[in-house]
Amino acid sequence: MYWEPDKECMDGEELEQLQLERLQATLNRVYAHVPFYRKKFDEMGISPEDISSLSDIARLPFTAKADLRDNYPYGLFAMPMREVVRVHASSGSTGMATVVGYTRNDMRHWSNLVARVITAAGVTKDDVIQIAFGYGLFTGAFGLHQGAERIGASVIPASSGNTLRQIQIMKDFKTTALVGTPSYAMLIGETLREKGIPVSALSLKFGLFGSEPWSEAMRKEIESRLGIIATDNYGLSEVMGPGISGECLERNGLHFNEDHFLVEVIDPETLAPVAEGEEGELVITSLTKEAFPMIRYRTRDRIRILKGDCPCGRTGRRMSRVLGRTDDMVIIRGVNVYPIQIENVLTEIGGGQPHYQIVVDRNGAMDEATVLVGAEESIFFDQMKRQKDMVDRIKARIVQEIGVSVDVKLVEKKTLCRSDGKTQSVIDNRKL
Ligand code: DLL
Repeated sequence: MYWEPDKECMDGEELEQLQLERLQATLNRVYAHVPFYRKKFDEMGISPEDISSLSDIARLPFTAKADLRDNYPYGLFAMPMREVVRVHASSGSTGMATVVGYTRNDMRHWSNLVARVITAAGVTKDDVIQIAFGYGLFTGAFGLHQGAERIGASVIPASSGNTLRQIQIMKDFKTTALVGTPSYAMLIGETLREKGIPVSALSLKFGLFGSEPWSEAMRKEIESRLGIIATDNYGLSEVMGPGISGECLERNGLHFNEDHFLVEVIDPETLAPVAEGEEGELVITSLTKEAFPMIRYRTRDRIRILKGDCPCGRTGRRMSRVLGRTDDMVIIRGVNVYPIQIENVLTEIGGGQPHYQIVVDRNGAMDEATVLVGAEESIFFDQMKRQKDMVDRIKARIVQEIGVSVDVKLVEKKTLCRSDGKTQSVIDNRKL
């Protein structure tokens, strides 16, 4: 089943021609309207007309998350605000948030691309889709919501959290498709088991999961706990949100929506393209976005392009699951967290260079993070009250900063050092 068969099954040459035309239009747009890109292109002595083939893309500069932050909030917008109909932002509060915008056309494309992903995952207008992502600045809930409405399904904007209520809604409203993070699906499955609710009490058939890493083992577990077919879908707010790629029911890789995104895979050290099929960092250029075009955005996600055709008939390239990151970002309970955010909080509270380590575990389906803060030995001889006050202050500021609560423990500085004297900022013990 396809949503836009003429696009999803486009012949290779035709696709390349379309990509090139759209790339040229995008480059003209950013050169004319975004001073940041114009300056970068000028510095490199490139003008949009120099890009006459898709391989010329390698001559263009990369864009990184820091560029978005430096231009906070609207500096990279290519359209005036009167043309912008929606604004979203990535997680992270002060200084870390990156803001993205959409015109009416962008919204139309976005819902169509998510509609493709949803359709490929087996869902139709006859389904009742429960969106268990948090609504808000995050692109996940609204993105999937709009796509689901676009195909004409019945959408339940349940939002995230409150698992028992979530299950009650599923039962009463006869939800057939669940949308959320894979770890939340695990938690729902666990809760069903704990409460002795059989899956036969639900009407679930499909689950569309994304926004954080997961594994084949987790897929099997979710499928058996919830009695569904589970598919993976991928996206990131800087480039659009969900709708960049998604699995079809063959479940052998995530089909890119290549008529809207030009994808490259590079070696994160040398920045040169890796050989087809090798693991590397995904780099994406948007081809149709008006409000917030992105040129060669370094996603920091490690993937592989999969070889061979998919029996489903879609012709675009497919990516593997996300295999890891090329930076130190971790996703805790669906929220993207950068160690620097924790470091900033600790500096603000303690002054000086903090020593810390973030330890992430998974307890059942729940992520649990503990920040170990290296303290001077003197504090351990101090009153308990002073230690507790310190811990409470750090906890409160961290939740404010990253939007996720963590445990905080004071430890002696030396316990955080490896033998080379350095501290590893993140220890991720989760077995996905
Ligand atoms: O998570 C967009 C999204 C929402 C995708 C809902 C799919 C479903 P951000 O909050 O900006 O956007 O986080 C983007 O999350 O760079 C990846 O590291 C990670 N990520 C997203 N999808 C997957 C996935 C949304 N399917 C960051 N598997 C990305 C693994 C994923 N990691």
